[in-house]
Amino acid sequence: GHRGGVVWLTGLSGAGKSTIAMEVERQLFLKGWQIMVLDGDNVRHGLCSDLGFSPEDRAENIRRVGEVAHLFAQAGMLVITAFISPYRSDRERVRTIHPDVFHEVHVATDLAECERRDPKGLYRKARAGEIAEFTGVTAPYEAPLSPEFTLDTSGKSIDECVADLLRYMEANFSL
Ligand code: GGZ
Repeated sequence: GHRGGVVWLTGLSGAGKSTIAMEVERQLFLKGWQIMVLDGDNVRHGLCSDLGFSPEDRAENIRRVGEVAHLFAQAGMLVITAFISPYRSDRERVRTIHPDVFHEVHVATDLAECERRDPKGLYRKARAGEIAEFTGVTAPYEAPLSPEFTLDTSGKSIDECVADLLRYMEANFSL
């Protein structure tokens, strides 16, 4: 079995957070773990549909996700969150809710690589001035100073990154 907890992925748009989270979720689910992913796709359309991308709205987005993740973790689930969560103070505030079970994971793909991938064409739009306050272009990203784990995806396949995070989670949450 496994214990409950929160694996908090942070990194730029296009860093690979959701892709890695979903595949890790699939593999741990197959092992019988109670696991779920929270990301923009399932949170920003519902729970946080009233929020945009100003610093205040991002802070509120991260606060809500942190509280929801905490509730699920208390119920014994393992929650992987995949949000840019660009502000150190927002992430640290989540950590204080559940310091014992909070694992900050930096998906450390650098800006040049994310912009080269640009899977949704958002960096191009941001450079063209069509998206305001875009992280890495016209809004800041504050990298973690002492994350529990760092995943550098550059020069690695998705499978390798997934294997790295799986190893980390099995080492830290198995019972
Ligand atoms: C950053 C934005 C923005 C702006 C829309 N800045 O690659 P994506 O598309 O799928 O992931 C990004 C997602 C970021 O939402 P989060 O909830 O993770 O952000 S935060 O943690 O900062 O609250 C991107 C899209 O939304 N997106 N506008 N201005 N990303």
